[in-house]
Amino acid sequence: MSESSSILLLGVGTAGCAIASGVRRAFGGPIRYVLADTDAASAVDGATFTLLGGDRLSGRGAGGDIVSGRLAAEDSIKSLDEHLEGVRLVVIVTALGGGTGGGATLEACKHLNSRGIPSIVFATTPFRFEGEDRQRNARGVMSMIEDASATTFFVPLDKLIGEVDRMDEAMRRAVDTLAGGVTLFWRLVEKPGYLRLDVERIRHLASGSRRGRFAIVTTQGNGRAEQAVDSLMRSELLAAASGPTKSALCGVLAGEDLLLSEVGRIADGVRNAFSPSAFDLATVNDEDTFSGRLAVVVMLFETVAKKDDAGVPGTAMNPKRRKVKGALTIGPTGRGRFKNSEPTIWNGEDLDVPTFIRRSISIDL
Ligand SMILES: Nc1nc2c(ncn2[C@@H]2O[C@H](COP(=O)(O)OP(=O)(O)OP(=O)(O)O)[C@@H](O)[C@H]2O)c(=O)[nH]1
Ligand SMILES: [Mg+2]
Repeated sequence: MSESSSILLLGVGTAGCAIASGVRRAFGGPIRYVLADTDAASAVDGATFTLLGGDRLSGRGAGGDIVSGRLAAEDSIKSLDEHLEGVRLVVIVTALGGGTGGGATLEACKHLNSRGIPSIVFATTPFRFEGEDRQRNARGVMSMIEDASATTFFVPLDKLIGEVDRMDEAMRRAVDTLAGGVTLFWRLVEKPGYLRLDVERIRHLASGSRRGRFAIVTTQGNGRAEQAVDSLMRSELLAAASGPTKSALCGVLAGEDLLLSEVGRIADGVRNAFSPSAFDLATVNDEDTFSGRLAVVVMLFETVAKKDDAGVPGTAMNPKRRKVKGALTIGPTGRGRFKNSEPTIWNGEDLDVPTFIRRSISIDL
């Protein structure tokens, strides 16, 4: 484990821990990383493991309940502190859909914020075949995680797997693909080439953003730079921006044969396609890993306004405060006489908040 690095990888939840372990394997060198889950079975040899919600859940997982995952993290998140010495940026990998990935990631981001450490989150969203409950679980926390992180990259699992039909292979390929992407990002930071990317620069690129898009492509042979640009233009993962691109980070990883003209072509292609206000380029030359091949990582940081009402206290899931039409002046601005009592949470909703407010029902007076 590399304790001197100022960037920490944190895997949250069962699939998140599997992705983080995949990054460690693929990186092939020391990496500073921590696994955190409510399920004790996610501990692996050689990795630092934090069990979340020990007494509450007895190491058995959150059973798909986000509130439970969130409370477990609240109980235990301070145990992360002993691993944060000198850390300037945390990269969280997680999978939304269960209880821990969503619930504990949110708490981890908030805790890190309180320590002045920004987090970049890579979070998968469930396969369509997993059904509505898991999709709802994911949707319920996405904007809260965006609000609490510096930037979140949501990666729909359906878009990671290509034409695979077998379920076990789809899951494996999704983990490998995401872990592979994060590993390339890690190389850009930890094994820099002629154009360096440092952690302070990433903090700068990510700050003031909220949501990002992220893709990797690999090519080889004649015209590999043009092929890479072409694949990036067609990448579904980079399409559908929800806001203007504030900044872009482009990493080019290749062997010693990387040409200046190739780097220029890729940089121009990305700049022209996404018109970021700020652009950063980094390279890695690693003959052993990339001989003859080229890998390009593109991270786009979008400008999406933070919700005004993010962080309004009073409900376990912090449902967003919405305007109620008409002259009615009461609203969920506080818990009034209930302010010292535990909220009544059911399916992630605070039942102490009047129904018409929870459901955003307009009342014309
Ligand atoms: N790629 C991949 N995704 C998985 C795998 N298992 C689960 N997932 C995805 O991860 C999401 C969250 O599942 P888990 O990681 O098991 O859930 P958790 O965060 O541990 O939450 P709890 O188990 O409820 O505590 C699922 O909805 C799937 O989309 C896996 O083996 N591979
Ligand atoms: Mg689990």
